Amino acid sequence: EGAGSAAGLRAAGAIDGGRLWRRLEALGRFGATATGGVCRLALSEAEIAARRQLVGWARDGGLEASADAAGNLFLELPGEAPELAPVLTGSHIDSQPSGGRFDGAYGVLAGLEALIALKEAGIRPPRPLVVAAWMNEEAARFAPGMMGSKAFCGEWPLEQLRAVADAEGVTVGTALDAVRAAEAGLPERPLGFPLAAFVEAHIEQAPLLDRAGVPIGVVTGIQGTRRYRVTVTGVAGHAGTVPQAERQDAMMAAARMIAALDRLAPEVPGLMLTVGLLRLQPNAPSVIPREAYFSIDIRHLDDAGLATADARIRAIVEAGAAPCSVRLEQIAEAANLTFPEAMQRRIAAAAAALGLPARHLPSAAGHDARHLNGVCPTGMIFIPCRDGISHDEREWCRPEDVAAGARVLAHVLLDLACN
Ligand code: HGY
Ligand code: MN
Ligand code: MN
Ligand code: MN
Repeated sequence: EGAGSAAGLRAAGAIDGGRLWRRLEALGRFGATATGGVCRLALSEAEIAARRQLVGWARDGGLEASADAAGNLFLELPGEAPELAPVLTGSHIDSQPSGGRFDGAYGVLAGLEALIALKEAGIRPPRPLVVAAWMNEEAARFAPGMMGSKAFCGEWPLEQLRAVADAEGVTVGTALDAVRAAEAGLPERPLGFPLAAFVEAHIEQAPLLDRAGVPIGVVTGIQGTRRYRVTVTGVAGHAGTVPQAERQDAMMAAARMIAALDRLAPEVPGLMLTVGLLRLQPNAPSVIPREAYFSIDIRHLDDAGLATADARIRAIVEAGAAPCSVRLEQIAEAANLTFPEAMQRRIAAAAAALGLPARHLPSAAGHDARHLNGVCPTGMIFIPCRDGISHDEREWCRPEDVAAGARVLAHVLLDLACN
C-alpha cells in the first residue's frame, strides 16, 4: 500500500523530534497559565499571537500560509502538480480554559514538522500537502465546538457561525474580523476546497495506549455525543425573608435535576455524562437565584445508548423543574463514526514500516476529523498521553512518542500525496 513508502521512510527519517518538542513548548507559552497549563481560547489575543508564530515557523521552513473566512489557518507545501487536490493534516490550537500544551497543538505542530521535514529532505510530492489549524474546536468560548472544520465542510453557513456570541456578548464575527485585521498580509483561501484525504494526529486523551506501553494508535472511529444547555427560571428574592415554601429557587431546581443526572449515568452502561458549566443569576450569596444555566455533555460508543440517555435526560429535566420553569436546548449531536478501513490500513502499515507497535482503538474524545470524514477519506493517528490526562494542566506526553507519531504522520502523508 502507498507508492511513496520508500520515500515515506525517508520523510519519516527527516523528522526532527527535538525541533518538534521545542515548538510544542514554545507554543505552550502563548496563553500559558501560572500553574503549567494553557488557556488559549478561540480567537483570543493569545491564539492570534500563536497563529503568528505558526506562520513564522511555516515561512521560515519554506511553506506558504493562508486563511479562510471561518478563521481556519493553512500552512502549505506546494506539490509538483498544484492542480491536484491536496492532502490535508492538522488539528486545532485553541484550548480549554485550563488545558494542556498537547491537545490539538500536537496535530498542528506534527503536521508542520512533517511538511518542513519533507522540504528539507528535498521531497516534493505530486499533491500539495497542507496543515490546517481549525478555528474553535474546543467550544470553551464559543459553542458549539469544531466550528471552523464544520464550516469548511459546508455543514454550517458562515453567517450562522459569525452570529454566535461568547459569555461577554462578543460574536465570532467580531472576533474573526479582529483576527483578519491582525493577519492583514495573509492570502485568503475559499471556505472549503477539494481534498484527496485528511489525517489528524492527536493525543489519545484516555489511558489505553499509555497503560499498554504502545506508542501509536490507529483510530477506528469517534464516539457519538449530544450536547445540551438547560435554563431554569425562578424568582429572585431576599435570602433572609422569603419563606422556604414560597420560593421559586432556580438553583435548587437545577440541583434536583443534576443529582438525578448523576444517578442516571451508572444506569446506562457505557454512558459518559458531564455537567461542566453552571451559571447563576444574579450569583450573589444573599439572593435566591432567579436563573440557573447549565450544560450537559453525553458520550456513548453506541448510538442507541445516546438515544436512551437523551429520553431519560428530558424526563429528568421536566420532573425537576417545579415550581420553576425550564428550557432544554440540544446544541449539538454527532453519531458514532468509523473511519475508512483503507485509511486505518495505511496508518497501520506506516507504523509497521517504521517498526512501531500500534493498537487499533476508537476515540472517546471528539475531533475535527469528524467533519472531514464526511468530505474525504479520513484517518487519525494517536500517541499516548500520561495516564490519559487531558483537558487539564497536567496533560503530558513523552518526547519519544511525540517524535514517533510525527514520523508515522510524515510517512502516511507522503504515501497519500503520491497517489
Ligand atoms: O470535547 C471533546 O471531545 C473535544 O476534545 N473538544
Ligand atoms: Mn483536541
Ligand atoms: Mn480538547
Ligand atoms: Mn440588604
